Amino acid sequence: MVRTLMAGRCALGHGCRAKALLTSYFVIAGMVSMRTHRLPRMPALVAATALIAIGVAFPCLAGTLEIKVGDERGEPISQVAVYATPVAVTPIKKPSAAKRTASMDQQHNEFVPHVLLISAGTLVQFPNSDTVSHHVYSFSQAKTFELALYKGNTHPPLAFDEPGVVVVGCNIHDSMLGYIVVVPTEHYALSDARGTVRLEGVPAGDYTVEVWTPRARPTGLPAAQRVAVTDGVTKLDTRITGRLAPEEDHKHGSKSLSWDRY
Ligand SMILES: [Cu+2]
Repeated sequence: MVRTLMAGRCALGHGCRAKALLTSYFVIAGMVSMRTHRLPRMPALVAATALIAIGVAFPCLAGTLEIKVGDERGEPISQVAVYATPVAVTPIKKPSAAKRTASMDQQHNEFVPHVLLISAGTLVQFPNSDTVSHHVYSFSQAKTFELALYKGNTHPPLAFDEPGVVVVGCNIHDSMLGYIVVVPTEHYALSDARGTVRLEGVPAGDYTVEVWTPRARPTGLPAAQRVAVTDGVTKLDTRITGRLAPEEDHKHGSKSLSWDRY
């Protein structure tokens, strides 16, 4: 146990160095006290056990991860999926006990939101708020499905358990295109108008940060970046290279945000 703690791992397996060092200090101090008989054996043992318990009970240090997404010139890009996956802990693959839910609506012959970012295991509902029927489907490897022609909220939600990008279309309306980005982590968000994502309460440790947007060609997306999160704010800049597909433009009828229709 002492070796594990000295290696910088807390009892929960996080790379939480401060707590690990603090706990190992008390463990060693307790052992030394017992050896040297400076303290009676039992009180020292009780004190050491209590301190280990405190170390285990208290959560790891957590910090904020602030990621800025820009193009080649550093101009901010909004609506980019940004997610940080812990390196040490096994990523989520199965649905958690408390199932999360999300929704991709259909309004005015468009999927809303256009890009839906969820963690693996989330249940997604596909209501149709239009007066016309839609036939929603995907051929993507991460989730292949088909919701036969419908209006309203007639189909039960679907579970998205595999990480990956799921491209959603409608059999009737070719212009309809939506994207569900399924990520193997709890730490994710879409970039805001300033191209920024602020992930709060991220347990200290090492993470890989990845980004995705249908506006970029796959070759323009940056490679996964490794970052160490500590308490406080950790900042990271990421750039998407190459020409971007135009932003969604309702006025001019440009509903496709992507280069390819997959
Ligand atoms: Cu349709």
